[in-house]
Amino acid sequence: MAIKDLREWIKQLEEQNEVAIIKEKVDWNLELGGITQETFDRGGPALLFENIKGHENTVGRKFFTGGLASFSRIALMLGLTKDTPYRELIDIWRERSKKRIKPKIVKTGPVKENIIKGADVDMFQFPAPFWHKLDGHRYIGTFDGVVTKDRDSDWMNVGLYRRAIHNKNQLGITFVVGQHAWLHWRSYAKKGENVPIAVAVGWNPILPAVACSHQGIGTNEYDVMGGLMGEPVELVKCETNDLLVPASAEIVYEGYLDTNKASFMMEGPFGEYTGYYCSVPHTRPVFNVTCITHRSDPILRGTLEGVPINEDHHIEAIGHSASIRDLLDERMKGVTAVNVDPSTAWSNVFVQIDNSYVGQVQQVAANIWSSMSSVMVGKNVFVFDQDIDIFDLNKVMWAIGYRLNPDRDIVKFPGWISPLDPSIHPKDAVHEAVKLGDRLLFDCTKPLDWPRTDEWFGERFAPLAYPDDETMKIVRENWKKYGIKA
Ligand SMILES: Cc1cc2nc3c(=O)[nH]c(=O)nc-3n(C[C@H](O)[C@H](O)[C@H](O)COP(=O)(O)O)c2cc1C
Ligand SMILES: [Mn+2]
Repeated sequence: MAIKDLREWIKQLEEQNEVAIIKEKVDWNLELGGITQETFDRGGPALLFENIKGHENTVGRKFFTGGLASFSRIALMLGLTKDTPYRELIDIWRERSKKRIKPKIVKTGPVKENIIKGADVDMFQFPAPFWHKLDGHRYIGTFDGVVTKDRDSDWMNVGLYRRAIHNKNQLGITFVVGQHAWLHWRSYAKKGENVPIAVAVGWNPILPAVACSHQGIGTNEYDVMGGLMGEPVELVKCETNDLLVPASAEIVYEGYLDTNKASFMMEGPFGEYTGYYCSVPHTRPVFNVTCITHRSDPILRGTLEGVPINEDHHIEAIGHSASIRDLLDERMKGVTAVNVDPSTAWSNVFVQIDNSYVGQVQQVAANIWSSMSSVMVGKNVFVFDQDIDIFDLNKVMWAIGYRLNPDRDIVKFPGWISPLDPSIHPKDAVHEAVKLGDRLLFDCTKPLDWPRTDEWFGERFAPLAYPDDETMKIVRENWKKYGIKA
């Protein structure tokens, strides 16, 4: 049985000693962000804040974060044992997310327990954190699902795009050029119409996990969530538009984006996933909130972005590794593993191949860089032979150290890179949301076309200095006899 809502998920985490319930009074202003960073840095538990300063008597009193900030908790979300390794999580994610299950539409659900409309809408009723000192706003939306629909087709999308609180009923929203909500935005903007929008907060953690993963254009993320859960997502219709949201979410807020640029408001700065303040504050679209529905005593869900490795880096590493692997398998032969490593917030991608033809390495990079995902993922592509475990950073660094000849093996390719990349100065950006920069391919494979040589015992590449197989077989067979405890 899939996790039915956020409360059940928190209960499961409690049973597994994976959540701290904080009764001490905590300030939403910086302190909550500091505590979250410390638990991420210490590899600590998820956090449920139950006593937030100034929110003792508001509609929303509680805040939950960090549920997916470790691979063991991501394994629990997928119904697996806590020790399931990262690389297996990627394979399981790939397999299940392809078995799509259409959602089930139901008449009502717990999220409709309370309905607030019109002038009663007040987003300050929820304990949105002011995460980092240089942030421009309290951010109410950092780990949930933003629902939009294409104006001219049935394509409904669930993505994750941050939201700042401007005032009681207006939020700032930011989507990078090319995001699916941006495509939907354009379909309405061309006609001068408002964009219907809804946000679902706090449900099965698969909601933010899939919302922040890259699915193809036209894919409804609810089908993917169904696949990953093994059962359909139960959805209810919004009160003020036709968008669909999980029936047992904690909070849903609905409304519209005004596509008229004169309505935009200044948004930012915001501490970003790259680990820097990089996007400049700018006028951005405004989300006018017309209705809130929520469960009684609702729990707000969010996460702290910033210096890796935080919660977003853990979960997106899985989604991105899965989607880049699928993309490469579709387009070429011989890829044996992909690790969009969380340590560099997806800038560096490690690919392992069965290096069997000259040009294969270049195809890996060309295929990744031709995809829409590469705006944020895979600025640098590293390709390795099969004897390098790309999930072991020590082996990765060893291969970079000794299989790479810069003149021959590093290739520079110009193109569109993340607007949040601080290696390009804002003065050199094409526009506040678009940057052109260089990408790099690091060919860390042994050259296939080198001549065999006597100096290398008749091999094309220097043989490994590691005890030979026969010796190691004997040693391992006799290991217990030596009395060495290891
Ligand atoms: C915590 C978090 C915050 C994010 N904030 C934004 C954001 O503000 N704008 C944006 O365009 N993408 C943001 N992303 C990345 C998108 O969620 C991701 O690219 C996703 O694929 C978007 O959905 P789509 O592919 O359906 O457009 C964020 C991801 C995470 C995990
Ligand atoms: Mn999408």
